[in-house]
Amino acid sequence: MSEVKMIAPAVPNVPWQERPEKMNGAPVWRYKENPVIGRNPAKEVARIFNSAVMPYEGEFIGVFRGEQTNGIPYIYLGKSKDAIHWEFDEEKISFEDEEGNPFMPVYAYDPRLVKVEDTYYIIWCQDFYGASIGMARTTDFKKFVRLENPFLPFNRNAVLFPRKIHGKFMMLSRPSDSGHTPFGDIFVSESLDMVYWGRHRHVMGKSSEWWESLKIGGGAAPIETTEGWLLFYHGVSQTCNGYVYSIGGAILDIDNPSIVKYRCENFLLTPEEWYEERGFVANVTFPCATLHDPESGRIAIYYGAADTYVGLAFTTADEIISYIKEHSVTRENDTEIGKR
Ligand code: BMA
Repeated sequence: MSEVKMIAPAVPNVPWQERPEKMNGAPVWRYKENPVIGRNPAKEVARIFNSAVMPYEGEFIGVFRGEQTNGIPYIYLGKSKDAIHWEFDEEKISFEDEEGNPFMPVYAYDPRLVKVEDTYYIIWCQDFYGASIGMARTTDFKKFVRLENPFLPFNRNAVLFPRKIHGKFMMLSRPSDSGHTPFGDIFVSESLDMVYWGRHRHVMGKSSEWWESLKIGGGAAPIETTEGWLLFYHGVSQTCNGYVYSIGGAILDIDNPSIVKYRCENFLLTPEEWYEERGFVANVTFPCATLHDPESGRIAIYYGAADTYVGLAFTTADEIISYIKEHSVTRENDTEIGKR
């Protein structure tokens, strides 16, 4: 039984391995059999990475970034009994518009999957005359209806909160440019209807710590806890050999998530294993989802590794929240309301 309570549906079958005896740094440990998804995982799909999963009807379902053999990314549906062994649909998800006409994006990558009330939302990055955010809803994972694009280009890494706050949908995003964006802060926007988004607020920016000194971006959907919204995000540093993507952690105010209550100065996970350091793009750990069980306090983090694989890492609500609080460093532009 954990001390910090996560406020979320029970997931007693969350994948799990016990913490190794010897550990340095943050209390986040990798699944020993990583990566959970290897190369050429489905027909005409060369790599699956940066993908999001969730519990569904006692088992698990997910939306996966499938890099096709022709190099164009789309979203594929996958199902699993244990959240480790996945079976993927052969065809990419077929989106339609509100009238039921086919409405496919030009490309789609880095999907997040979030349930708000009775609807599942998929949020991804796509072309809207430049990289921007695409969204769709489903209630049965058979029919996927695209919604209006929430933001103007350029924007990436949109992450919806799993419940409304003061009656409004809330979404993190990371305004960017048309390339590999050498800057970027996390903002939050709100909407009454998932069509019109506004009241944008700054949440947090890069820090002086090496691992997030270039830019940051939202990761997994925030987890509601008795301490605030637990956010796993990515932080990027620039080296003479390219970008390095690590996983960071912060806790946002429960009523007003533009306020950062705690922010861990240390990375929680950084590329160290072969499948994180070696692949299509070296040195990337990119969180897109968690599975978590409030009863046991267990959290399983799903992350893309080296733009090639999917990795799984574990922590508990108690351990990670204590660690973030113990190593918290916040600056004025974290703790302020974020309005100028
Ligand atoms: C970012 C995104 C991610 C990718 C990362 C590293 O800009 O495109 O999908 O994992 O770069 O290549």
